[in-house]
Amino acid sequence: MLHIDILTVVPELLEGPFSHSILKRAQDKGLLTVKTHNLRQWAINKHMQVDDYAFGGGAGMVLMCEPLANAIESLQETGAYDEIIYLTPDGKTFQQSMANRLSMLNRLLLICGHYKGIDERIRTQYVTLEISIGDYVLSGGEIAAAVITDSIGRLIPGVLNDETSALFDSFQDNLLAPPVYTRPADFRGMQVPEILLQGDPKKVAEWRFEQSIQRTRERRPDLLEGE
Ligand code: 6GU
Repeated sequence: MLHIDILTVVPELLEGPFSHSILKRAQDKGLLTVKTHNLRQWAINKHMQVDDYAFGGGAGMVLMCEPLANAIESLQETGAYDEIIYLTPDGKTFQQSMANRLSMLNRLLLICGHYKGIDERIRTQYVTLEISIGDYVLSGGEIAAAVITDSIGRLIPGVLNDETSALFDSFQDNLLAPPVYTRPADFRGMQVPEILLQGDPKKVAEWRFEQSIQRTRERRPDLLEGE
């Protein structure tokens, strides 16, 4: 059972992603709970202020200490977190190995930055892990939080069934997934590889493994070097 709290100034961005398909089923089964919290609940004044200009000047607003600290502390009262995660392009790059580890924890808090980010003192005082989802810049952490929640949620035991098993995912053993086919066996003269039609599970497994290695060698040789 994993519970994920997400702290954001734009909760609307996170309404859709968890309400369908596998993540919805995980929640319906009670294996995962995801709750978004609007940082403005902890705004410091009647103007609902949560951000302010950066000391030293420059464009862009910074999320202030006080609303963030109050939000984090009030959420902590509902239960201690295993990790308090700040989503930021200067964090550690998210990978399958990190998803695997996080999926075994019980309570996570994801903090979404916006504008220029959050006051550095919140990062040093509260945040236990900083994650980036790749080397490009998003306008806020919400979509990154959705990516991370999706990849973690599907790994919780019981969420996937045999057909969707994570054991055969790309990256699970540092290999890309092999090609897949469904009916018809002949589509406009393009044939499904014969071995998949013969129904010998051992041969199919060998073929898939070979295809995985070949595909990884061609597309992501860095994965084979143990990177
Ligand atoms: Cl986690 N946040 C933002 N704003 N941009 C990103 C990112 C996160 N990961 C990659 N780019």
